Amino acid sequence: MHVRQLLPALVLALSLVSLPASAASHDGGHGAHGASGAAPAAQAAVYSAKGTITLAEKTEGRITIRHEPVPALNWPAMTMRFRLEDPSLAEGLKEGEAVRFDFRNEASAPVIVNIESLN
Ligand SMILES: [Cu+2]
Repeated sequence: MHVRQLLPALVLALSLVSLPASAASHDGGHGAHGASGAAPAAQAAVYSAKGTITLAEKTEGRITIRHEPVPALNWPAMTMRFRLEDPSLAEGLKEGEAVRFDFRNEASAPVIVNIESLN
């Protein structure tokens, strides 16, 4: 009896449900392109940590750090390899040097966006 009134409401409800999904994939595309100036999306949050450089593969744009725990990511202290967003970030840094660094926890590999010596 009220089918004619029910149908438009159902169509509206379905279109509302599909909205967040398309918005999410749109944001993901922008993140992959590394939009400059825009506020970072939640998955591109930057974390800070301290540690000691154990291996500096400068020409590869990689650096291995024995880092302290990162509570924001639930990471224990460990030794792990990071990618450098810009290989020149490691210029002047040596193995055995204490550092403080900022990184994005990207799916493929964590990427250091800033690093400084504590020595
Ligand atoms: Cu780690």
